[in-house]
Amino acid sequence: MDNVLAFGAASGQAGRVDALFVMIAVIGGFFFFLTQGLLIYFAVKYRRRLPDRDNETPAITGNPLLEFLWILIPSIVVVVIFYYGWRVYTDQRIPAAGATEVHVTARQWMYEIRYPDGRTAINEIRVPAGKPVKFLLSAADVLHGFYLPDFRVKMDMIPGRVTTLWVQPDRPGSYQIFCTVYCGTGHSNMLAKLIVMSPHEYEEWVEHGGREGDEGGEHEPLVVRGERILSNAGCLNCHAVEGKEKIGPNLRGLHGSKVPLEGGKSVTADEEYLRESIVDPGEKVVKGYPNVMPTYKASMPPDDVRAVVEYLKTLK
Ligand code: HEC
Ligand SMILES: [Cu+2]
Repeated sequence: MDNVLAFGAASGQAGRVDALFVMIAVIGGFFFFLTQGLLIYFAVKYRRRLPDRDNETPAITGNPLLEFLWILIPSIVVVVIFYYGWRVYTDQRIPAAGATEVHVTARQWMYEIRYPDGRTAINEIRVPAGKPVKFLLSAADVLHGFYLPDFRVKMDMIPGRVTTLWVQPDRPGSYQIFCTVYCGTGHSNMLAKLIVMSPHEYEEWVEHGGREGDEGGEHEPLVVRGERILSNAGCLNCHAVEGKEKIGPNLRGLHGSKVPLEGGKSVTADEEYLRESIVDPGEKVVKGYPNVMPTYKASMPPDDVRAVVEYLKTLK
């Protein structure tokens, strides 16, 4: 299925959903071609011909065997579809015993992750491979969605209510999470990742307080966190930190420098200027550059902005 669908099946469960889908599509396709084919065939074979004398319609009054079969066969087919669909559905809804629990709260426009042992993260869920995971979903403001296309599961995130979803990730990898409910202007930025680690790597990560390497977590140094946010927030699509300049100014060496602005003034790039450049980029536009940078006011909480600014200060 990997090449047919944009997201390959990442679990046995997802494979069963695909199989069910293919089964229904094949049955539907079979009957579509059967009925439409017969329609065309009969229309041609029994079309009105001149002279019309030999062409009288026979008076058919009924055929009990045929009627019996066309009730029986479709009934069996839909019962099979129902049974198979019900099996897959219940399997998808009832979490396997011993599932690891992860709490996820959506707000405009991000996912806040809370693990049972108190670790927290933003937009990044880490779990070990080969173990079932149960997500307890809620929302802080408006309706949001939690969609894991690789696992073929999706659930609404509703303010004031906890909904659940579970998956059994088979292999390590990074899987996309989408918000599927239009939740405001930052909706399309509401992206997160489910990172499935090998059990061994996961153990190590937890032992290091969930902040090993480039990972999130509560005690991550600001600079490390800032670098991570910078690379996750799309800044590097427009800004280089080394090498060739992109759409926006190169960010290395910016802190403390004198920046010429559109309109003739100039400004010293202190922390406040850096902060303002992120949350209100149109306020002071750098001379010679287009005013195209999006505002991060809504999508980046002040803490994250602070971390990014701290990181920018290290780019000497
Ligand atoms: C769509 C492209 C784009 C994206 C995405 C973008 N920027 Fe910008 N940025 C620009 C452009 C163009 C400018 C120069 C014009 C201006 O000042 O608005 C700029 C200016 C800046 C400046 C001021 C630079 C200077 O030389 O004074 C900073 C700091 C900055 N961006 C940081 C960021 C950060 C941090 C992110 C990610 C959170 C980001 N930008 C995302 C295009 C972008
Ligand atoms: Cu949302």
